[in-house]
Parts: sequence; structure tokens; C-alpha cells
Amino acid sequence: MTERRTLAHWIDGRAVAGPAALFQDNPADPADLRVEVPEAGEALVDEAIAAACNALDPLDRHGIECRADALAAMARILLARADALAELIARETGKLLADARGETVRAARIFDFFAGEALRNVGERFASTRPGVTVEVGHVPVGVVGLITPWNFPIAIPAWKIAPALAYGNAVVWKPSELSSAVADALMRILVESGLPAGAINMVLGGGSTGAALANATALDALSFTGSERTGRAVRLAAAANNVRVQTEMGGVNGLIVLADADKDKAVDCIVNGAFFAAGQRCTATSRIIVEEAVADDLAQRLIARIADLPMGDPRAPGTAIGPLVSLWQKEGVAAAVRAVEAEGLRPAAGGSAVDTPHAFYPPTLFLDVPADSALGQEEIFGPVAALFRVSDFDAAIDRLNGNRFGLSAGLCTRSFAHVEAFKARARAGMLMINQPTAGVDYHAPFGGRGASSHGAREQGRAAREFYTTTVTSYQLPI
Ligand code: UN1
Repeated sequence: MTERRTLAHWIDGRAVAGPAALFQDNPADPADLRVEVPEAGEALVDEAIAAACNALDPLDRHGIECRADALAAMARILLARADALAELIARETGKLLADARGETVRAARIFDFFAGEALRNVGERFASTRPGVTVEVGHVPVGVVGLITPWNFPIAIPAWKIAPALAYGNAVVWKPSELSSAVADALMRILVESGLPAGAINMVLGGGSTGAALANATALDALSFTGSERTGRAVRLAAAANNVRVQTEMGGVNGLIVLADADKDKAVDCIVNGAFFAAGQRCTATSRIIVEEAVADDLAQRLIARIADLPMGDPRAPGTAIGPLVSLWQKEGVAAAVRAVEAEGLRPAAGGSAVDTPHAFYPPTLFLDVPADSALGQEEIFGPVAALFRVSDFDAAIDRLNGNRFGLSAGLCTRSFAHVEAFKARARAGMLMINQPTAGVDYHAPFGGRGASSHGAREQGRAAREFYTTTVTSYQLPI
């Protein structure tokens, strides 16, 4: 029998129910789970912001050690519940169980990392140019922070926004994706248990209208968003109109260059991981494979063979490499993008619209010898679809790599030190992956891109302090 989960918002430490407005089914097996999500709308968003505002003083009185303890407690509870959380992530979003578990552990490590950072929010004191005067620089909470998070990393991305927000003394209103609200609810219960003042973290559920209500709220101090380029742009416009500090992490059409001297087995591993794992639903996924002519045929043959060997199926079964997309709607978007490429006259070397797949599954799809002027490789598809471009040499590869308005992650497979250095100097992306897949980042290192991929301060690691604090400079003359 189908399990039904009816969710509620969390405001001021209490569950607030509302009529179900949106539904998410297990994308691998719709008969298994149906999640019923209420829509918060403007009134509840305002209530949540007011609760967060009231929590700022108690958070301050709690002090940094209590906040650090609460963050460490969140990490401990997350680890203790990792198996159940991973199972829920797999059922609600279709993510492979092993990836879901890995993501949960990663979220726990993020809470631990920021438990430490809460105690390291130190300032500076130095002499003014004016004799006798002292300058002090400190980093204080921004205030009430709105967070809008996607479904593809339903626990890690919320963790890397919520943990620094709380570590530095802010109160949070969080709007998770309607496609991963059951996972969000499970995380929220852990946060509520950790001993922070009621209202320090609030969760409003719903779809675009609730997201828009939060993005347009005038009482927010800062807004952090991860999601599509189109929504990110709307979020920035709304924040700008209200003088709200904003950070948007959006898409990528990430390229991976394979030079003739690369280790071919490693290159194929990087491509298959980057392009097809997580069913291509990562903003750091590899969409463009840019290969030096001399090895293009060899690489294409190896890739086709590897793709044929990727088991697609139940995300909870060990051995599955490709799970479903998150929803039928997402599948339809990917299928439409592939049909448009096929209508250009390109034939897929693997996958494509001729392959019939059940529910929200879509086959790993590879297009070879894609012409430079093809629409493929310009826009993010957010599915298991990759395009292989042939180029004459390294310079042509860099030009092709940079010929895209996004710039999140970029990869290079080579054994040449000189080309690695040239790549680091010339690749226009925020994250450079050398002999590594374009996806897969550390939580203690800055995360973000260039161009249309990211706006505002970097996330993760110590870099997160810039967004989640306000720098205050004092000048002091003793009298
Ligand atoms: C990763 O590649 O490890 O939405 C993380 C995304 C990114 C996170 C990628 N914000 O896919």
C-alpha cells in the first residue's frame, strides 16, 4: 500500500498544518510513497519571519558556545539517523541509496565544521592612521536570513546554508523544494531537537508562490538561493528592490577537456561520473566533453561501451548506477531538450528518445561530433545528457570551454603540467577539476562559479562568513 506523508510547516518551534497543495511521488515507484505538501503563502512566510526576528536576541544571549553545541548536536543526530534519512532521500527524490547516505554524512560534517567556526569568528584590532586612535573590525550577525534550497542535494545544500547562518548568530526562514519536503521535515525535526531558541529556524513549505513570497519579503536581511538560473535572476531582482543582501547559486553547462596525453581510463571514469551519476541532476554535472581530435574516436568508443554497462533501476538496490530523475515533469523537460537536439539532425550514440523507460527514468544519452553552432551545449538540461565536441588542440579546447555564459565547474584530463597551469590561468569557471570529475566538492573549500552561474559571496568553508555576517569597523579614541 502507498505510504502517505502529510507535512506541516515549522514556525516558532511548532508544527503548523495546512491543506495539502502539492504532491511528490517516489519517482522510481509511484505506488510506494506519496508526500503531501501544504503551501505556506505570504501570511505564513510573514509569521515565520516575525518568529525569526524575535529569536535574534535569545540567540545572542545563548552565546557562541551554546550555538556550537547545538550545531554539534545536529551533526550527532544526523549521523545516528543516517540510514533512515538516506532511505527517505532515495524514496522521495530517487537518489541512489549510497549517494543519499554519503550526502547525509556530508551534511553532518558540515554541521560539525561550522560548530568549530562559531568559535573562530574573530576580528582584528590595529592602529588608525590618526595617532592615538584604534581600529577594530568585527563580524556580527546579518539578522534574519531567508534560504531557498533545491531537491537535488536535499540535505547537504540546506546544511551548508543553515549551519553557517546559525553558527554566526542569524535566525533562519527556510523554504525547501516541494520535491524534497519530507527530507526537509526530517532535517527540521533534528534542528528543533538540538536546543536552539524556538524561532531560530523556521521552515515554510510550498512551491513557487511561497518561494516568491520569501524572496519578496521586505523584512529579511539576507537571502540565499540555490536553483535554476531563471528563478535565481527573479530572486536577485526582488532582493535588489528591497535592499536585501543576496546570494544565488545557479546552473552550469560544465565542460571537461580531454587532451591527447590523458589517461583514457581515468578520463572515462570522470566523464561517466560527472555526466551520468545522480542522473545528471547536479549543477556541477559534465554537459560538454571537449576532446582533442587525435583521441576522440578512441574515447567515444570507450564511453559508449561504459554507458552500455551502467545498470539503471531501483535506487535502493546495490549495484544500480542510474536512478530515475526526480519527477515525471523533470523527465518531460529532459526528453523535450533531447527531442530538440534530434530535430537538429543529431543522432544519439547512446540513449535518446528512441529508448523507452518507465516512470521518471531517462537513459544516459550521449551525442557525438556535435557541431560548434549546435544549441546543445548552450543551456543546462539537468539530466543525463552529454555532448562530445572535437577540437584541434588545447587553445581551441579552452575557447570552446569558455564559449558559454555559465562558469561553475570546469575539468581537464591531461598528464601535461604546462597545460594544467595554462588551464588554471585561462578556464573561466569558479571551480577547476584536474583529472577529477566536474562534480563532487569539499565542504571546507569555497564553492561558487562565474558568469551566469553564481552571484554574490562564495558558500561553504570559511568563505561562508562573508555572506552570513556583517563587517563592522569601529574607530576609538580613549578620552
Ligand atoms: C557537488 O558537486 O558535490 O546543486 C555539489 C548542485 C550544487 C552542488 C554540487 N549546488 O548540484
